[in-house]
Amino acid sequence: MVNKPKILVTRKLPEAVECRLEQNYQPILNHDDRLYSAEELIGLSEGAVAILPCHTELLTAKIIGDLPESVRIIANFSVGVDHCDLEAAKSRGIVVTNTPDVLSDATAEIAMLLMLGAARRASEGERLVRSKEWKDWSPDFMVGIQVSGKRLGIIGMGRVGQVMARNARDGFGMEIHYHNRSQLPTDLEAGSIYYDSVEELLPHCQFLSLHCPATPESIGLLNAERIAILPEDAIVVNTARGALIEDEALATALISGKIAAAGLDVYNNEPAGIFPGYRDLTNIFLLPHIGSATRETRDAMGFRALANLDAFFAGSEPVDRVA
Ligand code: 8YV
Repeated sequence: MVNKPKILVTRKLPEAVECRLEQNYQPILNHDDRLYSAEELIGLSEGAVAILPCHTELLTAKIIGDLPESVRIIANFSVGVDHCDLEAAKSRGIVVTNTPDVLSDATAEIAMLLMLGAARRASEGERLVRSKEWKDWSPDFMVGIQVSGKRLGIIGMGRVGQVMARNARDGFGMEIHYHNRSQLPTDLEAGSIYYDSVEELLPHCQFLSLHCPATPESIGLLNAERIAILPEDAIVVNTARGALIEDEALATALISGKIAAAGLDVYNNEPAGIFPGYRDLTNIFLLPHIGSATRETRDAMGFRALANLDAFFAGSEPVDRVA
């Protein structure tokens, strides 16, 4: 069929998603899953009505400004849209969508894994067994910090934050304290305690998990001043965006012991430029941005992006429109 809209798909997507794309559209697929340069991306978009990118494609104001006139929608395969200049898209009249909801469970699973792993020294222990350095057992061997029954602070009580709160409360009897742009209705709060500011929340956080988007206001949110008001021995977890943390400040606090341990899945300048000091620390549990990396979730993200495209091409408002 000739008149199927042309769509640039920047990364290799799950097979089922690519099949569906091929039925309804004329996708330009990236079979080798190679990262495109800005020039390639602009060139490949020639004649495309839509781009389906991931968070790995930096869509700056300049790049958006240079996209061919044919491009009318950017349907992201991600919930975070910090890689994409929304103002630039708006001023070009390009619609932007994301994929919320479908990755909340998977990402909250990784936040829980990081919290448990950091508290119970999982990566340290694993390295010990693998390296055949594990020789003995003693009552003080690999003693960590118990999670059950502790206070968990959450910054950003959106979809992922709420799943994390529920799992921590129901699974580990944790008491939930949170800060969010606005207080949740009582039924969604489910007993969590709200604080108007990050500063008011932090002194209560034996554990702290970040779940807010990276915006100009939240960049560098966890800095030295704020780390200083966390309780001694706090544990910090980040599955949101690396930009929320000032790396130098976190590493210093991990070295001094002010922060007992951290669990990170996202980083400033990931993957190549991650803060080198992290690799030398034993009290940090590091994962390679796998929050949404389950088969079920990656399929669901693809189908959600497709649903947004389908709505757009049917002339209706895509449900996940962010610009
Ligand atoms: C995805 C994420 O893996 O959706 C997001 O914002 O950070 C992820 O968990 C990634 O965006 C895929 O594009």
